[in-house]
Amino acid sequence: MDIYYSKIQEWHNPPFEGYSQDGYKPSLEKPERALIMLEELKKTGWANILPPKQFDLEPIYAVHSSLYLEYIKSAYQDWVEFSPVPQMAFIPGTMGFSHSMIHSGGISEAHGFFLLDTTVAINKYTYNAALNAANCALSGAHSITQGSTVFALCRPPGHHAGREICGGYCFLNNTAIAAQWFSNRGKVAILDIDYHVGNGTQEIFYERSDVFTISLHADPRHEYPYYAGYAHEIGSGNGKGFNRNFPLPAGISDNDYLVVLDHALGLIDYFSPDYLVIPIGMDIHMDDPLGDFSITTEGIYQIGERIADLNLPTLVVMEGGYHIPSLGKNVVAFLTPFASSLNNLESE
Ligand code: Q9C
Ligand code: ZN
Repeated sequence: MDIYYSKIQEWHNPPFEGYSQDGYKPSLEKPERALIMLEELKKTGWANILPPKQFDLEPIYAVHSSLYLEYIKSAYQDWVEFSPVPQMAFIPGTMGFSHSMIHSGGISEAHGFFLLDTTVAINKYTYNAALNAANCALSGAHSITQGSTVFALCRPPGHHAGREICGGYCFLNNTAIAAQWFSNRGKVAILDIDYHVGNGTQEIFYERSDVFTISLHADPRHEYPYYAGYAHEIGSGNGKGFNRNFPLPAGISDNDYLVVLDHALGLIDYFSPDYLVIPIGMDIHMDDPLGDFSITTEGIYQIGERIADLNLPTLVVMEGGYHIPSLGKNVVAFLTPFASSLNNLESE
Protein backbone atom coordinates (compact mmCIF):
# COMPACT_ATOMS: atom_id res chain seq x y z
CA MET A 1 0.00 0.00 0.00
CA ASP A 2 1.31 3.45 -0.93
CA ILE A 3 1.66 5.81 2.03
CA TYR A 4 2.58 9.47 1.69
CA TYR A 5 4.62 11.22 4.36
CA SER A 6 7.03 14.15 4.54
CA LYS A 7 9.68 14.73 7.23
CA ILE A 8 8.87 18.44 6.97
CA GLN A 9 5.62 17.69 8.80
CA GLU A 10 7.72 17.02 11.93
CA TRP A 11 8.86 20.65 12.01
CA HIS A 12 5.40 21.75 13.09
CA ASN A 13 5.84 21.22 16.81
CA PRO A 14 3.34 23.42 18.66
CA PRO A 15 4.66 24.45 22.11
CA PHE A 16 1.20 24.57 23.73
CA GLU A 17 -2.50 24.02 23.08
CA GLY A 18 -3.93 26.39 25.66
CA TYR A 19 -3.42 27.76 29.14
CA SER A 20 -4.31 26.73 32.64
CA GLN A 21 -3.42 28.07 36.09
CA ASP A 22 -0.20 26.03 35.79
CA GLY A 23 0.80 27.85 32.62
CA TYR A 24 0.96 26.43 29.12
CA LYS A 25 -0.67 23.07 28.49
CA PRO A 26 1.57 20.99 26.18
CA SER A 27 0.07 20.01 22.82
CA LEU A 28 -1.12 16.42 22.41
CA GLU A 29 -0.77 16.87 18.65
CA LYS A 30 3.01 16.42 18.29
CA PRO A 31 5.60 14.95 15.90
CA GLU A 32 5.91 11.71 17.92
CA ARG A 33 2.47 10.78 16.62
CA ALA A 34 3.78 10.43 13.10
CA LEU A 35 6.97 8.68 14.22
CA ILE A 36 5.12 5.88 16.02
CA MET A 37 2.82 5.36 13.04
CA LEU A 38 5.82 5.08 10.70
CA GLU A 39 7.55 2.68 13.07
CA GLU A 40 4.56 0.31 13.18
CA LEU A 41 3.84 0.60 9.45
CA LYS A 42 7.43 -0.33 8.59
CA LYS A 43 7.03 -3.59 10.55
CA THR A 44 4.14 -4.77 8.34
CA GLY A 45 5.97 -5.52 5.10
CA TRP A 46 3.19 -3.99 2.95
CA ALA A 47 3.81 -0.30 3.64
CA ASN A 48 5.43 1.56 0.73
CA ILE A 49 6.30 4.94 2.28
CA LEU A 50 6.81 7.73 -0.25
CA PRO A 51 7.46 11.48 -0.08
CA PRO A 52 4.58 13.64 -1.41
CA LYS A 53 4.78 15.33 -4.80
CA GLN A 54 4.81 19.13 -4.60
CA PHE A 55 1.69 20.55 -6.25
CA ASP A 56 0.88 24.19 -6.93
CA LEU A 57 -1.62 25.98 -4.68
CA GLU A 58 -4.60 25.80 -7.03
CA PRO A 59 -6.26 22.73 -5.41
CA ILE A 60 -5.78 24.36 -1.99
CA TYR A 61 -7.35 27.64 -3.13
CA ALA A 62 -10.32 25.55 -4.29
CA VAL A 63 -11.04 24.97 -0.57
CA HIS A 64 -9.42 27.82 1.41
CA SER A 65 -9.37 31.60 0.85
CA SER A 66 -6.15 33.37 -0.14
CA LEU A 67 -6.52 35.68 2.89
CA TYR A 68 -6.50 32.59 5.11
CA LEU A 69 -3.47 31.02 3.44
CA GLU A 70 -1.65 34.34 3.79
CA TYR A 71 -2.44 34.27 7.52
CA ILE A 72 -0.93 30.79 8.04
CA LYS A 73 2.07 31.78 5.94
CA SER A 74 2.85 35.09 7.65
CA ALA A 75 1.46 34.86 11.21
CA TYR A 76 4.70 33.72 12.83
CA GLN A 77 6.77 36.46 11.21
CA ASP A 78 4.14 39.09 12.10
CA TRP A 79 4.33 37.98 15.70
CA VAL A 80 8.13 38.04 15.83
CA GLU A 81 8.14 41.57 14.44
CA PHE A 82 5.39 42.76 16.75
CA SER A 83 6.93 41.38 19.94
CA PRO A 84 10.07 39.29 19.48
CA VAL A 85 9.99 36.14 21.59
CA PRO A 86 12.36 33.61 20.01
CA GLN A 87 10.85 30.24 19.00
CA MET A 88 7.52 31.04 20.62
CA ALA A 89 4.31 30.56 18.71
CA PHE A 90 1.45 32.96 19.22
CA ILE A 91 -2.24 32.72 20.06
CA PRO A 92 -4.29 35.91 20.03
CA GLY A 93 -6.72 36.58 22.85
CA THR A 94 -9.63 37.65 20.64
CA MET A 95 -11.29 35.27 18.23
CA GLY A 96 -13.64 35.88 15.31
CA PHE A 97 -16.74 33.95 16.20
CA SER A 98 -18.65 34.78 13.05
CA HIS A 99 -17.49 35.43 9.53
CA SER A 100 -19.91 38.24 8.99
CA MET A 101 -17.26 40.03 11.05
CA ILE A 102 -14.59 42.17 9.47
CA HIS A 103 -10.90 41.34 9.22
CA SER A 104 -9.17 44.60 10.13
CA GLY A 105 -5.98 43.63 8.33
CA GLY A 106 -4.03 44.64 11.42
CA ILE A 107 -1.30 42.73 13.18
CA SER A 108 -1.24 39.75 15.52
CA GLU A 109 -4.30 40.29 17.70
CA ALA A 110 -6.44 40.59 14.56
CA HIS A 111 -5.33 37.09 13.60
CA GLY A 112 -8.02 35.84 15.96
CA PHE A 113 -10.38 36.33 13.01
CA PHE A 114 -9.10 33.01 11.65
CA LEU A 115 -9.22 31.01 14.90
CA LEU A 116 -11.80 28.68 16.41
CA ASP A 117 -9.74 27.92 19.55
CA THR A 118 -6.27 27.97 21.16
CA THR A 119 -4.96 24.65 19.78
CA VAL A 120 -3.57 26.12 16.57
CA ALA A 121 -0.32 27.82 17.57
CA ILE A 122 1.79 28.61 14.52
CA ASN A 123 5.56 28.30 14.56
CA LYS A 124 8.13 29.12 11.90
CA TYR A 125 7.50 25.85 10.04
CA THR A 126 3.73 25.40 10.38
CA TYR A 127 2.87 26.72 6.91
CA ASN A 128 5.38 24.41 5.25
CA ALA A 129 4.29 21.41 7.34
CA ALA A 130 0.62 22.06 6.56
CA LEU A 131 1.38 22.41 2.83
CA ASN A 132 3.21 19.09 2.91
CA ALA A 133 0.30 17.43 4.69
CA ALA A 134 -2.04 18.75 1.97
CA ASN A 135 0.40 17.50 -0.66
CA CYS A 136 0.36 14.04 0.96
CA ALA A 137 -3.44 13.99 0.55
CA LEU A 138 -3.21 15.25 -3.05
CA SER A 139 -0.43 12.76 -3.88
CA GLY A 140 -2.65 10.01 -2.54
CA ALA A 141 -5.62 11.25 -4.57
CA HIS A 142 -3.54 11.36 -7.76
CA SER A 143 -2.21 7.83 -7.30
CA ILE A 144 -5.57 6.12 -6.59
CA THR A 145 -6.52 3.54 -9.19
CA GLN A 146 -9.61 1.36 -9.52
CA GLY A 147 -10.15 -0.51 -6.25
CA SER A 148 -6.89 0.62 -4.64
CA THR A 149 -6.32 2.22 -1.25
CA VAL A 150 -3.74 4.87 -0.43
CA PHE A 151 -2.93 6.28 3.02
CA ALA A 152 -2.00 9.96 3.46
CA LEU A 153 -0.12 10.24 6.77
CA CYS A 154 -1.04 13.88 7.31
CA ARG A 155 0.19 16.00 10.19
CA PRO A 156 -1.01 18.56 11.18
CA PRO A 157 -4.50 17.09 10.75
CA GLY A 158 -7.22 18.94 8.83
CA HIS A 159 -10.87 18.08 9.43
CA HIS A 160 -11.63 20.93 11.88
CA ALA A 161 -10.32 23.56 9.43
CA GLY A 162 -12.98 25.41 7.45
CA ARG A 163 -12.62 27.66 4.43
CA GLU A 164 -10.94 30.39 6.47
CA ILE A 165 -10.81 29.14 10.03
CA CYS A 166 -8.37 26.89 11.85
CA GLY A 167 -8.98 24.95 15.07
CA GLY A 168 -8.59 21.60 16.79
CA TYR A 169 -4.91 21.27 15.72
CA CYS A 170 -5.97 21.74 12.06
CA PHE A 171 -4.86 24.37 9.49
CA LEU A 172 -5.43 23.07 5.97
CA ASN A 173 -8.28 20.61 5.49
CA ASN A 174 -6.30 17.80 3.83
CA THR A 175 -9.40 15.63 3.51
CA ALA A 176 -11.45 18.40 1.86
CA ILE A 177 -8.60 19.38 -0.47
CA ALA A 178 -8.33 15.78 -1.75
CA ALA A 179 -12.13 15.35 -1.91
CA GLN A 180 -12.49 18.61 -3.86
CA TRP A 181 -9.87 17.37 -6.34
CA PHE A 182 -11.74 14.05 -6.71
CA SER A 183 -15.03 15.90 -7.20
CA ASN A 184 -13.77 17.25 -10.54
CA ARG A 185 -13.61 13.61 -11.64
CA GLY A 186 -16.70 12.00 -10.10
CA LYS A 187 -18.96 11.66 -7.06
CA VAL A 188 -17.24 11.59 -3.67
CA ALA A 189 -18.29 10.24 -0.28
CA ILE A 190 -16.37 11.30 2.84
CA LEU A 191 -16.82 9.07 5.88
CA ASP A 192 -15.17 10.68 8.91
CA ILE A 193 -14.47 8.25 11.74
CA ASP A 194 -12.33 10.52 13.94
CA TYR A 195 -13.70 10.82 17.50
CA HIS A 196 -14.56 14.48 16.81
CA VAL A 197 -16.96 15.69 14.14
CA GLY A 198 -15.28 16.88 10.94
CA ASN A 199 -16.89 20.30 11.25
CA GLY A 200 -14.56 21.94 8.73
CA THR A 201 -15.26 19.33 6.08
CA GLN A 202 -18.99 19.60 6.81
CA GLU A 203 -18.86 23.40 6.38
CA ILE A 204 -16.88 23.25 3.12
CA PHE A 205 -19.28 20.85 1.36
CA TYR A 206 -22.52 21.83 3.15
CA GLU A 207 -24.28 23.05 0.00
CA ARG A 208 -22.92 20.36 -2.32
CA SER A 209 -24.76 17.26 -3.56
CA ASP A 210 -21.72 15.81 -5.39
CA VAL A 211 -19.74 15.39 -2.14
CA PHE A 212 -21.61 13.38 0.50
CA THR A 213 -20.20 14.03 3.99
CA ILE A 214 -20.89 11.59 6.84
CA SER A 215 -19.36 11.69 10.30
CA LEU A 216 -19.53 9.32 13.30
CA HIS A 217 -18.36 11.11 16.44
CA ALA A 218 -18.78 11.98 20.09
CA ASP A 219 -21.93 13.93 20.91
CA PRO A 220 -21.13 17.66 20.49
CA ARG A 221 -23.37 18.45 23.47
CA HIS A 222 -20.45 17.35 25.65
CA GLU A 223 -17.49 17.21 23.27
CA TYR A 224 -15.37 19.44 21.05
CA PRO A 225 -16.18 21.26 18.77
CA TYR A 226 -19.57 21.77 20.52
CA TYR A 227 -21.02 24.06 17.78
CA ALA A 228 -21.42 21.42 15.05
CA GLY A 229 -21.98 17.70 14.63
CA TYR A 230 -25.68 17.46 15.54
CA ALA A 231 -27.95 15.02 13.72
CA HIS A 232 -30.25 17.75 12.44
CA GLU A 233 -27.43 19.30 10.36
CA ILE A 234 -28.22 17.63 7.03
CA GLY A 235 -26.86 20.16 4.53
CA SER A 236 -28.60 23.08 2.81
CA GLY A 237 -29.61 24.22 -0.67
CA ASN A 238 -28.42 21.69 -3.25
CA GLY A 239 -26.62 19.91 -0.44
CA LYS A 240 -29.75 19.17 1.59
CA GLY A 241 -29.60 15.50 2.60
CA PHE A 242 -25.90 15.24 1.65
CA ASN A 243 -24.46 15.81 5.13
CA ARG A 244 -25.18 13.27 7.85
CA ASN A 245 -24.02 13.33 11.48
CA PHE A 246 -24.12 10.41 13.88
CA PRO A 247 -23.42 11.63 17.43
CA LEU A 248 -22.52 8.66 19.64
CA PRO A 249 -22.74 8.18 23.43
CA ALA A 250 -19.74 8.04 25.77
CA GLY A 251 -18.46 4.52 26.36
CA ILE A 252 -19.80 3.13 23.08
CA SER A 253 -18.64 -0.47 22.47
CA ASP A 254 -17.23 -2.07 19.32
CA ASN A 255 -20.53 -3.79 18.53
CA ASP A 256 -22.70 -0.72 19.03
CA TYR A 257 -20.31 1.36 16.92
CA LEU A 258 -20.35 -1.23 14.13
CA VAL A 259 -24.16 -1.10 13.98
CA VAL A 260 -24.04 2.66 13.30
CA LEU A 261 -21.15 2.19 10.88
CA ASP A 262 -23.14 -0.39 8.90
CA HIS A 263 -25.98 2.10 8.60
CA ALA A 264 -23.56 4.77 7.32
CA LEU A 265 -22.05 2.30 4.84
CA GLY A 266 -25.57 1.56 3.56
CA LEU A 267 -26.07 5.28 2.88
CA ILE A 268 -22.76 5.41 1.01
CA ASP A 269 -23.72 2.37 -1.03
CA TYR A 270 -27.01 4.06 -1.98
CA PHE A 271 -25.17 7.29 -2.95
CA SER A 272 -22.88 5.17 -5.11
CA PRO A 273 -19.71 7.31 -5.11
CA ASP A 274 -16.81 7.03 -7.56
CA TYR A 275 -14.34 7.86 -4.79
CA LEU A 276 -14.24 7.36 -1.06
CA VAL A 277 -12.24 9.52 1.38
CA ILE A 278 -11.87 8.23 4.96
CA PRO A 279 -10.55 10.72 7.50
CA ILE A 280 -9.47 8.49 10.41
CA GLY A 281 -8.80 9.39 14.03
CA MET A 282 -7.50 6.84 16.48
CA ASP A 283 -8.92 9.00 19.28
CA ILE A 284 -11.87 6.56 19.04
CA HIS A 285 -9.66 4.01 20.86
CA MET A 286 -10.49 3.26 24.51
CA ASP A 287 -7.10 4.49 25.78
CA ASP A 288 -7.12 7.86 24.03
CA PRO A 289 -6.66 10.82 26.42
CA LEU A 290 -9.21 12.99 24.54
CA GLY A 291 -11.79 10.30 23.80
CA ASP A 292 -14.32 8.42 25.94
CA PHE A 293 -15.32 5.62 23.55
CA SER A 294 -14.63 1.96 24.46
CA ILE A 295 -13.42 0.90 21.00
CA THR A 296 -10.67 -1.77 21.00
CA THR A 297 -7.86 -2.38 18.51
CA GLU A 298 -9.80 -5.42 17.27
CA GLY A 299 -12.83 -3.16 16.79
CA ILE A 300 -10.72 -0.78 14.72
CA TYR A 301 -9.67 -3.73 12.53
CA GLN A 302 -13.35 -4.60 12.03
CA ILE A 303 -14.18 -0.99 11.13
CA GLY A 304 -11.45 -1.14 8.48
CA GLU A 305 -12.68 -4.50 7.24
CA ARG A 306 -16.22 -3.26 6.67
CA ILE A 307 -15.11 -0.11 4.86
CA ALA A 308 -12.67 -2.12 2.74
CA ASP A 309 -15.56 -4.43 1.76
CA LEU A 310 -17.09 -1.52 -0.21
CA ASN A 311 -14.25 -2.09 -2.68
CA LEU A 312 -14.14 1.54 -3.77
CA PRO A 313 -11.08 3.58 -4.73
CA THR A 314 -10.27 4.81 -1.22
CA LEU A 315 -8.04 7.55 0.15
CA VAL A 316 -7.46 7.21 3.89
CA VAL A 317 -6.39 10.49 5.53
CA MET A 318 -4.88 10.76 9.03
CA GLU A 319 -6.68 13.06 11.44
CA GLY A 320 -6.46 12.64 15.26
CA GLY A 321 -5.37 10.05 17.86
CA TYR A 322 -3.22 10.95 20.84
CA HIS A 323 -2.38 7.79 22.82
CA ILE A 324 1.15 7.24 21.57
CA PRO A 325 1.55 3.60 22.77
CA SER A 326 -1.49 2.35 20.80
CA LEU A 327 -1.58 4.88 17.94
CA GLY A 328 0.72 3.08 15.50
CA LYS A 329 -0.81 -0.35 16.15
CA ASN A 330 -4.32 1.04 15.70
CA VAL A 331 -3.48 2.65 12.36
CA VAL A 332 -1.99 -0.67 11.20
CA ALA A 333 -5.10 -2.52 12.47
CA PHE A 334 -7.35 -0.20 10.46
CA LEU A 335 -5.29 -0.42 7.26
CA THR A 336 -4.56 -4.17 7.31
CA PRO A 337 -7.90 -5.24 5.73
CA PHE A 338 -7.26 -2.80 2.84
CA ALA A 339 -3.66 -3.98 2.47
CA SER A 340 -4.70 -7.61 2.08
CA SER A 341 -7.27 -6.87 -0.64
CA LEU A 342 -6.10 -8.03 -4.07
CA ASN A 343 -5.52 -4.70 -5.80
CA ASN A 344 -3.23 -3.41 -3.11
CA LEU A 345 -1.08 -6.54 -3.16
CA GLU A 346 -0.82 -6.32 -6.96
CA SER A 347 0.32 -2.72 -6.82
CA GLU A 348 3.40 -3.60 -4.75
N1 Q9C B 1 -8.58 19.75 26.87
C1 Q9C B 1 -8.43 16.21 16.21
O1 Q9C B 1 -8.63 15.13 16.71
N2 Q9C B 1 -9.62 20.26 22.21
N3 Q9C B 1 -8.55 17.35 16.92
C2 Q9C B 1 -8.57 19.92 23.11
C3 Q9C B 1 -8.18 19.44 25.51
C4 Q9C B 1 -9.29 20.12 20.81
C5 Q9C B 1 -8.98 17.35 18.28
C6 Q9C B 1 -8.94 20.30 24.52
C7 Q9C B 1 -9.46 18.73 20.27
C8 Q9C B 1 -9.13 18.72 18.80
C9 Q9C B 1 -7.93 16.32 14.80
ZN1 ZN C 1 -10.23 13.90 16.83
